[in-house]
Amino acid sequence: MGLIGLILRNMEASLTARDRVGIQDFVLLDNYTSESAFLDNLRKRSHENLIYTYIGTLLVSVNPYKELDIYSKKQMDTYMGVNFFELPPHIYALADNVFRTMQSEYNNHFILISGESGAGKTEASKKILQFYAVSCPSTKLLNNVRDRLLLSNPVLEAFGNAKTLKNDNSSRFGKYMDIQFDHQGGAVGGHILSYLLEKSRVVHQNHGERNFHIFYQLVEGGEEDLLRWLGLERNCQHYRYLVQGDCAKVSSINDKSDWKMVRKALSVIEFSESDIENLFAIIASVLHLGNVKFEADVRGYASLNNNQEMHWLLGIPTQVLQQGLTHRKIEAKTEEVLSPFSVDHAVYARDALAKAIYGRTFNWLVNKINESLANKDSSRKTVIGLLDIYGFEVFNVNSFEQFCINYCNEKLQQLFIQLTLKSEQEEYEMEGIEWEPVPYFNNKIICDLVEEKHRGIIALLDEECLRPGEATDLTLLEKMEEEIGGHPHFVTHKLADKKTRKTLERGDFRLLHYAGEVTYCVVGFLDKNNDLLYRNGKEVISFNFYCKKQVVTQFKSSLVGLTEILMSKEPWYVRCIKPNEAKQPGRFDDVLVRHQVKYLGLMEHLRVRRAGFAYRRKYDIFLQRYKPLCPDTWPNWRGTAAEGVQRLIKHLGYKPDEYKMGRTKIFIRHPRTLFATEDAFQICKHRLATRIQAKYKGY
Ligand code: AOV
Ligand code: MG
Repeated sequence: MGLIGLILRNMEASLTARDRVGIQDFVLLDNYTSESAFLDNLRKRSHENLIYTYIGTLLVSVNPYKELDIYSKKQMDTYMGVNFFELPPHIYALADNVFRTMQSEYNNHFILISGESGAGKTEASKKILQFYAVSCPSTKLLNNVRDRLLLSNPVLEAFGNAKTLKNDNSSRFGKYMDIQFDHQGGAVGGHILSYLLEKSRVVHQNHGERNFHIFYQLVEGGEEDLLRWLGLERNCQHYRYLVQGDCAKVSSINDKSDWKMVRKALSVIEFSESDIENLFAIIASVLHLGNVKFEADVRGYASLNNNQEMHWLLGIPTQVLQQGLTHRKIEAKTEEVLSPFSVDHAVYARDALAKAIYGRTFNWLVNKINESLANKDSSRKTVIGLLDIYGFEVFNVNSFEQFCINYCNEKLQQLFIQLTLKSEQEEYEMEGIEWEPVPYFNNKIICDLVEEKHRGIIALLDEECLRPGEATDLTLLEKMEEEIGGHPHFVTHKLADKKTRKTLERGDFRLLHYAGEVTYCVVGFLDKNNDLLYRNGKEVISFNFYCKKQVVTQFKSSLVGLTEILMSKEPWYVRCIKPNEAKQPGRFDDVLVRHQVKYLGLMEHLRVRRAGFAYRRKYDIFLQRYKPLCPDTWPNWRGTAAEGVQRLIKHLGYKPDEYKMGRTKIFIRHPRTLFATEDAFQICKHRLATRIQAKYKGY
């Protein structure tokens, strides 16, 4: 029995431990096609607080819903510069692996973090960023960049995250962040792209949900002087925009200390004092605006008498604002006419203005952060991109926002499928290795249903938005029934069979997404897609553009842009899993997890890894590391690296079906072979060291 055989036997002996803590790489699972075995392993590990497990280089992460002591500086040091499979799975191992691959191959990478709402995407992205900030080579100058990169997070979370029923810190915008590295691997800059902020939250929150964190932080944590200057009371209950969800206080959130953090972060990111003052004046204005009340005058039109709040608004002359909120400017042939609003209309115009102000402020904020993260040096950089977007979500009532969010997740799943299949196939082809393709559920059919030209849901929605006065949400529903009524992933009350019909209201449509069924209520779709701000509303905040692209179409093109950015980089994946709906530690709901394992495509991914070869290494790298294991290759091998590797593995006793020799790389079927080789190497290293010590003893 060769050395490898011996080590494999030793590995078997440690099976008892494995029984308890499960297997750290699903590729090693004997029964790898069994979903139950997959689930058992995940459950075992998560009960032992081992939240990370690999499928090859993909990281599966189960939300522990409690603080674990695994993110210390010491842990970071442990994972820095170590071979990926030598230590227990960790998000730091992935981060380190990406970093080192970038360094050695000098190319661009991205980490796609996915999973449903509350599964742990944002936390994962923060851990990765922290790892880079702490572990990359740094200088005094770079420390500055590092702090800004880190502190951009609390700022963006304050303005872009909110408590929802799924997650107390739910991202309500999509975020793609590039971290730029120089030749030496120092983090020298960054750039953030944000995607479709859920602006409607500013004026409306469902029961049990909150507005964006920043509002509560300001009211709860803002200094006395500041609140006085802004005309704010220290009482969230006083503000209409803060109380609709009836849960201003959340036990897991400390608005006061978060406020301090945000204030500090803003200064580090180099917002000037006047920028900061303006920023909070705007946030306060939105709160005041929400409290503006309208009364009907004798003719039934909206009027704005005795409104205290008006004093505190935006520094806009009261008259302009009053007129803007109660009248609409209409262009007649030769002149502009003011047409008065009803009270309902005025409320609508007020809310539209609040949303527009907040949306613009958010964009301004992202731009400012980008200015601060920008790297002025023009030498070539490599980047690692982090993608953390709102996860798939299903509520009791789902609206336009969920439609956009779930469509976005559908697109990311499509990208995952394309890239995993594509990269795998391409590599085998390039290296001249034969393999058997694995069939996937391809969600392209659902992407097409949503975005196909002319008859996709987005096209129909936009078409209806272009028929003001005639089209309504219900005509949209009818149009969808006409155009896509026969689609297997689409159903409405009218189209449904008797049993399904009972579960649908008349104004609903249901999509069978890759991640499950979602019933959308069509009410508000047209309105939200139009995102209308009346013309004089725009004048109020000096908007002077009329470029009118519907919201969802803009979103669609920004996702196309994102896909292009990602396709030009090397992909890595973190798949996050939510173990229970109650946000509780220690609970592992089998049904819920099984569902996620299924739709995240983890079983298929595993099958692809197993059908092919789990691991591959360039010949020279493999030989360089393991050459001490064979007398022929140690200390120097004079032939080609491929020949050296061949000699080496023959000596180690690799079985012929365990590996294949490609053009530039060795492909190894099971990671356990690689592990055993690695173990042998460690023993050999130890022996060498002892021998050297013994030799020099007594000198
Ligand atoms: P998400 O980003 O995936 O949801 P988060 O990353 O915000 O989810 O995680 C939700 C909550 O789970 C966090 O606020 C933590 O309380 C907890 N959590 C997640 N990961 C960890 C971890 N590694 N250790 C400890 N606690 C964790 V959304 O943004 O809603 O789709 O739009
Ligand atoms: Mg998030």
